[in-house]
Amino acid sequence: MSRLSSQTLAQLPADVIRPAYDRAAVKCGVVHIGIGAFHRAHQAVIFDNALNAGDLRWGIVAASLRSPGVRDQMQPQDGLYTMLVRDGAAQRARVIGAVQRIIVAPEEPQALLAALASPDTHIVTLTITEKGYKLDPATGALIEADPQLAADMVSLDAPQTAPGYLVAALARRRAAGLSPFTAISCDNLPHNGARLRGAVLELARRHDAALADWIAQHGAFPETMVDRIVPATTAEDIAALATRLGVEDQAMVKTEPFLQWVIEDRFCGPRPNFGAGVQLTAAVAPWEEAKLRLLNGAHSGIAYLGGLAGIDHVHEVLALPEARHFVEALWDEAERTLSPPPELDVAAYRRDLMARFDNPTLRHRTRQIAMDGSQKLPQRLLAPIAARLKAGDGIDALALAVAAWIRWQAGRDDSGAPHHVDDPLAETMAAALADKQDTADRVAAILAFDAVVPPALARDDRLRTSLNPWLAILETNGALAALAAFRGV
Ligand code: CS2
Repeated sequence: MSRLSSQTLAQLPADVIRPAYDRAAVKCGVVHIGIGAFHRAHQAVIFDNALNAGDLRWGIVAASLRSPGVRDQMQPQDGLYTMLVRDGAAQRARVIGAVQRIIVAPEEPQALLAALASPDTHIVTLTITEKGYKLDPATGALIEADPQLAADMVSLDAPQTAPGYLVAALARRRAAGLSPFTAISCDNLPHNGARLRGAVLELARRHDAALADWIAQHGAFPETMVDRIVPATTAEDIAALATRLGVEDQAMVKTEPFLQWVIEDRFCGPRPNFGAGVQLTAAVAPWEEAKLRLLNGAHSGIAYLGGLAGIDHVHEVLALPEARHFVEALWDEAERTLSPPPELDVAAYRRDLMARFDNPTLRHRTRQIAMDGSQKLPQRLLAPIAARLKAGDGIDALALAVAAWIRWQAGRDDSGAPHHVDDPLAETMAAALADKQDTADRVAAILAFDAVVPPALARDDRLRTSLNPWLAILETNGALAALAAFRGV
């Protein structure tokens, strides 16, 4: 079967939406770092909308900082891919044409630097996952011991990290008399703009204090809240789409109808006239906090409890009444810690969120969400726990979710089946747990990770006394029993 490409675009079924603009006339105003499925189903769609609206400045040069996988999928397709929007039985296919070029940074570091330093480039977006910022998840301080970051501290000739690329490219722009680009973090980090700015300025300062001052004065790092559920594509998804399209698309992404991008209105250069799904605002933090603590907090709880119970997908976990009860209770706890923006109707948001999680055709894997827990828990579960303890409120549901994460570190589910703990701290956490004989010691060992758990919180006895009994139930009777016990509380 032939592949999706510029040549085969014309032979797709008539109901497939395709680029309405001349791709050859597009300029690349955007460089994206971290071209995974999330970028292709979120920011790339927004820039494709701008191109469709006739503003041809917003094509994308996309880079991968690690493997050539996505480049090898997309390049034979001229950068084209299908976004399949699934809502129950309904499906809508749209071919996105915004990505013009894909660079694998370790193979072509100079090409990425040239794209970032190009006068056409106005915006740099990043989806490099929480760990890509090289910052301590709890404190936001640069992890100086990280070998790639350490290399970028010495030389930026061929950078290894995202902050390294930004600093090296900003230095070139300054030398060429260009203005900086607007750098937009699209990862689920708290205060993602401030964190990215902090990493860039700190690294720049190590090389050239005047450069750091220039970036601080002229650059822009807007805060953002990004939201769209994008499960990893499977071989079955690709096969089913090939049957529908009549051509094969190895770079397809599948997603839900919902899309939201709240961006702080702080740009240092041109930006498109953002359309549907994008809100520009002065204050992103209340949006971001609500999303991280409600959507992502529940996601992590569902992922660890469901994963331990051997349940593969989010909607299957929520088919259990006990799991729904737990999620609602977790939301009750988290909601009290929020200062939601006036436009956000939290009750409606929660209802919509449950419906999004219930979407049966998305098939979002619990394993996918369980990845990188050490990087995710601080903002999703530990921050609302700290806020509730400060207010003297209980933390039963939040503590069950954290206990399930601790249990997940053991690398076995409730049936004894092994799983890979995919997390930068997996090995050190496993080592810390290895010789601990009882539950309370295991809780203490994990709370001692101060890159994850702020020390003041780790010292709070109310946290230990909430975690210990849940971990004991999880270890002895499993996640389903814990959920049943929770419902009985
Ligand atoms: C998920 C997120 O994998 C995860 O950790 O919680 O990717 C989630 O699907 C998105 O943030 C939704 O916007």
